[in-house]
Amino acid sequence: MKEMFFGAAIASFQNEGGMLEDGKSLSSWDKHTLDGTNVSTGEKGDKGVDFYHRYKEDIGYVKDLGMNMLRFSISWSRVLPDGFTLNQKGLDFYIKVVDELLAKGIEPMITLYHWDHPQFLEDIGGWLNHKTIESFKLLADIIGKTFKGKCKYYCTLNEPQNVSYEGYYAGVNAPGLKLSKKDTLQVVHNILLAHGYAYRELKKNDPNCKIGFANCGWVAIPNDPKNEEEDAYNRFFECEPNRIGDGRTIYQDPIVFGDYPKDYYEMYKDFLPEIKPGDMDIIHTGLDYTFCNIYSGFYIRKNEQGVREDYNDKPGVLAYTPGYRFIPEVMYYALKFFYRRYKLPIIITETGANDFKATGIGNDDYRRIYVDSVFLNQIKKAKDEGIPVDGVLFWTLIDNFEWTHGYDSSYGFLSFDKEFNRIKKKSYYWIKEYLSNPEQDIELLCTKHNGRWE
Ligand code: BGP
Repeated sequence: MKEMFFGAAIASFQNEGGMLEDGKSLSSWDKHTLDGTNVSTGEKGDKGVDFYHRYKEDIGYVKDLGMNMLRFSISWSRVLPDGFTLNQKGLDFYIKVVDELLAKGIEPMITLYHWDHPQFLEDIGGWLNHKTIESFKLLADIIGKTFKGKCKYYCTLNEPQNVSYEGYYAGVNAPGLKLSKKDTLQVVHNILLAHGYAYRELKKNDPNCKIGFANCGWVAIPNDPKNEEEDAYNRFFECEPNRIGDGRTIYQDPIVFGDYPKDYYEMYKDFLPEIKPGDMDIIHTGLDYTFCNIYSGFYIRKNEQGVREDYNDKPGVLAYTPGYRFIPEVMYYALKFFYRRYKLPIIITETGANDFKATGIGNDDYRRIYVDSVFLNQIKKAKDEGIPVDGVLFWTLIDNFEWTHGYDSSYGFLSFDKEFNRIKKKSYYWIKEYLSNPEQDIELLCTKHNGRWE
């Protein structure tokens, strides 16, 4: 586990606050959560967790934890409030963040788009309008120029599935639309074009930078590893018949291989988007890394008729929070499957566990258990088999505004009080001690503390 990036990931909308400060305009997510109606807790998302004012303190925690990478995202509406005019004050904020990280010896990873685009662009059609693609290209150029020589790792898109499917088809995430299947696949296609242009802009400014996009999805794992791994692999990379815009291959295949997968054309044949000549050349950039966000999953088994099926109710599998199953093997199989298909080095750009504050602030033993299981048993197993895993970034440093769940979710090593003062949880001390020597024997570390970190 030596010489890896061990870090945390955060996101502009969820962390920053400063919604209209220093020239920032409203983003699609600001608008979506402004009156609380789209949030299960009824809360508003305008304050994040005040990272805009507390970035130095938060970066101090990253350092104190012994982490060597922070992945954060750019608020597009802070840098280009109307989509096309640079707001220098907005850009300055990210210059300060990067300088602070570098001064502390922490590698920045910049995500260009973690779901929040300027509402100004959404008002003219969002990802259905080519102006949004042009604006993203400009954003990539500005960020590439500004951070050339300072930042080496870029993530163009975070989980585009949660924009296309959840945002434009299911209407849950911003912008809360329920488009037709055809239009949703056009959104997918246009987001891929945006990636293609952004990749070129970043490489133009710094040919040596490393670029990926954060792929995601529930992980299919074999119920019987001896006989069902192939089935799980196929399921892992299958297009989704009903969740239009979801799925892994519809994003990563065009980027890496230059075309949508075969089952895309079969499954979606009645509502394919407009694919112009030359589009695939723009999208087909190749990638330097597979970036992946790994959380939970389900089993694959053959039923009595020998037919493959998803299997969610395996006895003994703990559902650690509503909807999330605690299956450490999801990490190993995701890494294995991604590497087998795309043959790229991997950085896990997010993994983590949410307790919905169920165990009380600070008392988050299960997060430690999650962390040590995914860390040691699974990432190590994958690495021992020769899968090049170069880093793991935890979601997340500090509890934050968890999209449509508001402040109800709790993914952080730190929490906060009503004034946004930070509070360390047990898992903070645990991860800090572990990172002081990632080679140490995890069992001994646990025994030493008898499972307790105060
Ligand atoms: C990922 C997002 C993160 C964060 C995390 C928590 O999908 O990239 O921004 O929200 O998931 O997941 P969830 O809110 O689905 O529990």
